[in-house]
Amino acid sequence: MKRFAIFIPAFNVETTIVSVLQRLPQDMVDSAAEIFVVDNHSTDETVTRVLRYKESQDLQKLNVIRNPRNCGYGGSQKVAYRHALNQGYDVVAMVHGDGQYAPEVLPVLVAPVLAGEADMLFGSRMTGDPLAGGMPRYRYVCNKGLTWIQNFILGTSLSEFHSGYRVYSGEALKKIAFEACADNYDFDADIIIMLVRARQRIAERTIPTHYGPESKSVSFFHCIVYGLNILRGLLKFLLVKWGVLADKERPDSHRR
Ligand SMILES: Nc1nc2c(ncn2[C@@H]2O[C@H](COP(=O)(O)OP(=O)(O)O)[C@@H](O)[C@H]2O)c(=O)[nH]1
Ligand SMILES: [Mg+2]
Repeated sequence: MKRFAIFIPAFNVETTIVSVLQRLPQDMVDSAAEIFVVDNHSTDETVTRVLRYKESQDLQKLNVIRNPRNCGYGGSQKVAYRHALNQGYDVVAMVHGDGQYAPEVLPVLVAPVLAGEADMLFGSRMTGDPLAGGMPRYRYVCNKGLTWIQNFILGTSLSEFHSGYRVYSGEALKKIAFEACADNYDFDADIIIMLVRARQRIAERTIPTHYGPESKSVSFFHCIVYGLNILRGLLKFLLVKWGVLADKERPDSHRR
């Protein structure tokens, strides 16, 4: 029997975290080996609310890992995947603590990875109706443009790369040096490049798009910076592929 865990990155999400936990389908809660929140040094009531929920539901498998300082969104993912590998989980699913991604659809995303049909799976908004779900138009355009470039350079055919709803197999995480990914939001792009280079199978399933008032949406300026960082990552990918840059991100290059 494969073991899977649900990982919730959380930073100052006291208003949404309990509802995210409540919205996890019961069969997912029952079958998960662990549900763990990585609290990124929140300054609000996030941790208290999770612990209170754990107690009220008598949910022993719900745990909180508290970062002693804010490690960035990527830094929190490193903590999570390190934990998942240490615990020997076969699959780990990331569900954001701000409620931006529907916990209800988690079974659809986890199934192909549990079944061994994919090594990593994206919940894709772009195969659905992202504009109807409130995705700002400039983000839609940036997403489309960047995805086209990413597919072209990486040789993939994904509908988007920018969703934070993701499921990883433990085996895939073991094959890449995810510790070398960025500590900030670029982590999500960096890890996909590593998975492509490690020839892992990436699949996607449609998810609903939700941009509520509680979703912290980055500004247009940040969107541009994010886009430029993605292009920089792609350039590095090409330089390594062409042998101009050394491949420092193979897992074995970190184990000396
Ligand atoms: N903004 C922010 N979010 C973090 C951090 N660490 C973990 N998170 C969580 O990561 C998820 C994604 O963050 P968010 O800012 O909403 O990014 P976006 O929705 O991908 O644009 C949320 O659930 C946050 O609570 C952090 O240092 N900063
Ligand atoms: Mg968000």
